[in-house]
Amino acid sequence: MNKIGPAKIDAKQLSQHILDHISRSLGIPVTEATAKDYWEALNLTVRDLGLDGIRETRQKEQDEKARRLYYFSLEFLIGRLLGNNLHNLGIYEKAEQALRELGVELTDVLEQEYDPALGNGGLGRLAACFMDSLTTLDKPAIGYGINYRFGLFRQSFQNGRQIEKPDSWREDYNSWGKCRTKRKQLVRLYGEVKNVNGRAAWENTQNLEGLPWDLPITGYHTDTVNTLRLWESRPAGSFDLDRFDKGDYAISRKIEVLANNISKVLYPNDEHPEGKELRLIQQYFFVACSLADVIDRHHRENEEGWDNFAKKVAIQLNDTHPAIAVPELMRVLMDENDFGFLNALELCRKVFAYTNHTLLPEALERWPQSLIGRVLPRHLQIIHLINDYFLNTEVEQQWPGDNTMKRRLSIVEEPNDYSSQPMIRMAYLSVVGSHKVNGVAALHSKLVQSNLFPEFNTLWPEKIINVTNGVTPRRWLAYCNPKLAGLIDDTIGNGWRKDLDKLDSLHVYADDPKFQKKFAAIKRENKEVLATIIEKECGFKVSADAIFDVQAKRLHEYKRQQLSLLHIMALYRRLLANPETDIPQRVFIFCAKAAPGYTLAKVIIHAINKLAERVNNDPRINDKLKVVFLPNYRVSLAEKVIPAADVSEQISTAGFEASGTGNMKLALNGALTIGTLDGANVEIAEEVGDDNIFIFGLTVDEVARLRHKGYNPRDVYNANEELRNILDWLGSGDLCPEDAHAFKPLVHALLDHGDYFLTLADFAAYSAAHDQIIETWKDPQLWWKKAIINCASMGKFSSDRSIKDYCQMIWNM
Ligand code: 26W
Repeated sequence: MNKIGPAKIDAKQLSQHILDHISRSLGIPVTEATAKDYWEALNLTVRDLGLDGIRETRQKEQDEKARRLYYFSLEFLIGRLLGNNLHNLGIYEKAEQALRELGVELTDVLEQEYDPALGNGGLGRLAACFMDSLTTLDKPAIGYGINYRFGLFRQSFQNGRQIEKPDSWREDYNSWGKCRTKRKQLVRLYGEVKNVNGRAAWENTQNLEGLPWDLPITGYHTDTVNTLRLWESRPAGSFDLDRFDKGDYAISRKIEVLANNISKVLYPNDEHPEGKELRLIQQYFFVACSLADVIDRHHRENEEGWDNFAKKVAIQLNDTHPAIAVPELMRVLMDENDFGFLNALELCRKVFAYTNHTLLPEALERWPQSLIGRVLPRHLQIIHLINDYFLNTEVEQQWPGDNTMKRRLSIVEEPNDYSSQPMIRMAYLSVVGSHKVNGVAALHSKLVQSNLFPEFNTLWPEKIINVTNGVTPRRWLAYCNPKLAGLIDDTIGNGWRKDLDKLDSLHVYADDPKFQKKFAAIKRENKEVLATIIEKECGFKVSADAIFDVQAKRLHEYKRQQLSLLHIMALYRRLLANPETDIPQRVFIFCAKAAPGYTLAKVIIHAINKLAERVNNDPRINDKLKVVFLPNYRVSLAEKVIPAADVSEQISTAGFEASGTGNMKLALNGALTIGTLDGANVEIAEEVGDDNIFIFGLTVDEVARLRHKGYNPRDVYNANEELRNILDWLGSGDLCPEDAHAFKPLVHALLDHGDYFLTLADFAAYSAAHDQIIETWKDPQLWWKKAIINCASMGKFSSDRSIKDYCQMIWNM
């Protein structure tokens, strides 16, 4: 196929490419092509344009000898690509025309795309927003991850309970990425370390290979195209002849099975690391492939070799999941390239930086020393070398003779009440091996400094910094809310797509009745669209006149969907007590997947679904209240839910949500936030002003004080009659007669097991904040003014700003 850049391609050429792909790549007659086939053909066309773009970008970077950023992440929650790519390349309208000439509608074709669910939630989506911003800002970058065959499970409900099914999204997919066999990598596991002529030799390993799949990442209206390189594992082919020659067939079979499994599934546990051998191997597999790839590329592009490696290479570790990269690079440097220990450590520290995404102690990854020793014996040795140097030189210098401090800061945690064997603290390894550590919102970073790594912060006062998260305005406004984007274009021009601060000039329209009317009308249209989806998915109608109150995120006790549950139960009871009260209609919309092993989270889903069943079918409340739980939350659903939201629920226990990014997307689309002073909510409140957000509940300091004083949820229960009635009702089995005990574990967690997340403590304040929402809604002019101010104030939360912060403060590019 002839190479024609996206700028020059016309509709006619596009349709020719589509037809060519249908007959040649898919091998079917055009007359038999379905919408899905058209999608494949168009996607292949766009992929080709993207691959051309990658080659040109590479050439340019090579000429300019630029420093490049490598983003190591086990998750990239990229969402559907085709529509976004068409917009970015500026050929959406041409594609529309091309397809129309073939008698096909682009919108129908775009709906055929599977949603690549290669992530759990916030952390994975952030990585995707960052790839978009890096490219749009013309920063040389490669994302490295795993090409999972099964993404995050598909969620459905059966009698209100969550059911998980495998997400085999890649099946029958012909145009996913481009496999670059030439760049495959060998990965070694197990074996033992021998001393050969004074040098460590890792021998008798079991080998497999990593195959890279490249996805072009287009930026908005730029020629730059970056790469997302995702590794697939498979048995070592040509690499492994050695083993076969020896006739060691039994071992080969075992490693073959393993090789076929490593890149098979995304672990669905957010926050709770499971300590499974396969997970460790996944981490090492993608790190080893990626580092080898970075090193190969560096030597291809730089005659100076290792001398300018640190100048050209910046690697960001997305949480501790890729932390094994630190000992892996050390190994390559020391064992394969004659580096001494100190030089190797110095180089590592120049190259690596680490982002922390959570404070939850149970979420911090710790691997049994024995497991690492078995799977990666050389790496365990190196971890000990690093630890010895760190404790005996660096910690010793700061706190001479202080063994308590050494024990506290050791990368190797000694056996204790919680574990009977030594554990490797991956977060400490990441801190020691990096030059910068960052939290993801101002409050969170402060807590990382003061609560999570206080000693490190004393030792290295400049190391721990903040980079507040952001979201890409291309996907999360321009693409998902084209009508609002159009209104903004007509009002202030379209520069905001590349410079979100420009939204600021919308402030002057906040009071303008004409603008308000248009803004409100668009929200209403988006709500109609969502109402149709709700009817299709859940089988009942909701009115677009109602307040659409949205809580969309992973299900977690700390995120407190259970607080909403209790509040809706209260509203329902209030309505039953006073059916005539004149209050606006409300629809509470939940989207949330629970980790399959997180029992209590699943109980909460079940309870919300059962409450929904009761409320939605009760004629006494006159449709004043509806509860919707949309199944299978994913990027493409978020793109429909977020533009339709009036209210954004961000109600985590203060100190627990590192940042949140849904909060930013919802406010950007004109929803008003009800939230605690947690994560990025604090900064959102600063930007929109206290009058334009509904802040409630205990602050971080108040949470600490309450815990210190001794919090007893029973006291709240005894003092609040309404709450008492609700909890008794929830525990009574009335909502779920077929399994009367179903919600007891939730009631117990709240009343008998200390209510760790302070749900009851914040209940009254939450309910009062909702009353304020209702008061505001009753004054439409006031409501839309606030909604417009929210949208206009989101400039700071563009991921472009985040990436510029990283470039300046961490990557030096
Ligand atoms: C398997 C162990 C594990 C542990 C932690 C898996 C995944 C995690 C992540 C840290 C969870 C996560 O997604 N954190 C979220 O990261 C977002 C992006 O920074 C933040 O906005 C969210 O507040 C944070 O919960």
